[in-house]
Amino acid sequence: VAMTALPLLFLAMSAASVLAEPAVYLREQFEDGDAWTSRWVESKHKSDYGKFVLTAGKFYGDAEKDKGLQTSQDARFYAASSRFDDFSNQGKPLVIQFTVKHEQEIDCGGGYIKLFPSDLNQEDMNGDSTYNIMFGPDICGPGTKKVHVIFNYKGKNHLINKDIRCKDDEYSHLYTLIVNPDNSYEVKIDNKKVESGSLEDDWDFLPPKRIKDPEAKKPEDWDDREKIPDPDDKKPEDWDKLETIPDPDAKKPDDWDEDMDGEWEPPMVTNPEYKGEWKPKEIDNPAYKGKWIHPEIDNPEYTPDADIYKYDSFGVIGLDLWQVKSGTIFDNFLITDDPKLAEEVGNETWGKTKDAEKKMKESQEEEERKKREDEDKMRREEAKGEDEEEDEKDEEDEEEEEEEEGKEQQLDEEEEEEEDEEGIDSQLKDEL
Ligand SMILES: *[C@@H]1O[C@H](CO)[C@@H](O)[C@H](O)[C@H]1NC(C)=O
Ligand SMILES: [Ca+2]
Repeated sequence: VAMTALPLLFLAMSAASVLAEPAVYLREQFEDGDAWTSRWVESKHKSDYGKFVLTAGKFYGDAEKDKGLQTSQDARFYAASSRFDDFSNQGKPLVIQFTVKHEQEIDCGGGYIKLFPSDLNQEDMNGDSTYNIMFGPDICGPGTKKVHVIFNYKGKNHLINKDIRCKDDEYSHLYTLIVNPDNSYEVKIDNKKVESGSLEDDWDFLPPKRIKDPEAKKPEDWDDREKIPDPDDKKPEDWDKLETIPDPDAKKPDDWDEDMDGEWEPPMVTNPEYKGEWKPKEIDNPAYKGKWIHPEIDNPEYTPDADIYKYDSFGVIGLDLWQVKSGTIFDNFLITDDPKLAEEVGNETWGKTKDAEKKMKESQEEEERKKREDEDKMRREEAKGEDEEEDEKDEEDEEEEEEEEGKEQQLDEEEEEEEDEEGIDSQLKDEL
């Protein structure tokens, strides 16, 4: 059994479950002050990685429990990792769970974790380090808001074929990935299933089972025209009419001078009797053989793999990501073989503090709103006092105008920022 950061809690959990003992490979909740620094290793691959700091952030449900690792510097790469006892998920479910809180109103940045085999050199962890699984939210501008589920299969990283949307608000959210030994998987957000299915169907690990028979060809004489023009249909004698005719209602103007203006011609108008190009009517093709369907064969390249889910070694969890606007807090890391335990732990951590967190943020917003109102009022009263003689209405109009201009400027700046972000390539692209 793995050593954990919170042996007591772990024991309590184990005692509570009557059936098989769940294995907890990692449980990290950052509830012991600075001690986390002895469990997390910062990579030295680059010299300018951003610093993680321990904090519950600007608003929280519990000042102590909600402490987690926060990215603290804008526009930085982050690379820190924590080791646990080496294990394989062979024959057992694998559950990875953690909370992410983008309290900074994130514009562009990763919120995912990577699970590495135990041979990872933590001091050198970087974007090219081989990992087994990458999981969690990734946001960049309005275009990218997804939950990544990437598996390394036989040396190659494979992204999920489905689109799983991540949360983009400022609150804490619980992300859970379950990988089962029957090669099924489930993704949960806030303890609710958002996606599930089979590894083989939802990733391109294996070539397709069946392919179109390369030998098969549509026979030359295969008639796949469902309808044909009726060979017995004939164009009516009186069908052909001119498309335009001289306007019968037009009259030569009285002042028309043949010598000066030339011979008068009425303007052309559409002929109401014109019927267009004649086409024979369509009838059912008596020789129709149906649509030709390309026959399929078993793909000789396909070999089933009952162990897609399996990894021989997990040993390190890492945060290896890029953030434009920092402030994301990671907390409540859990790696176990028991989905039920993960759900319970999720309930006891994220589930217990989420409502209070929301309330605190809302009351902060309310306070700020009041403060702004009071300041506005004070400013208006001061202005009144100074300019008793002047026309008050003009003054107010001016102030409003200034305020509008200020807002517009702010908007412009925000737009510029967004444009900047689009230029920044996600670190991911290099890795894939
Ligand atoms: C977690 O909480 C939800 C919502 O209160 C509840 O429905 C669920 O049964 C809980 N799960 C566990 C394992 O306690
Ligand atoms: Ca915590």
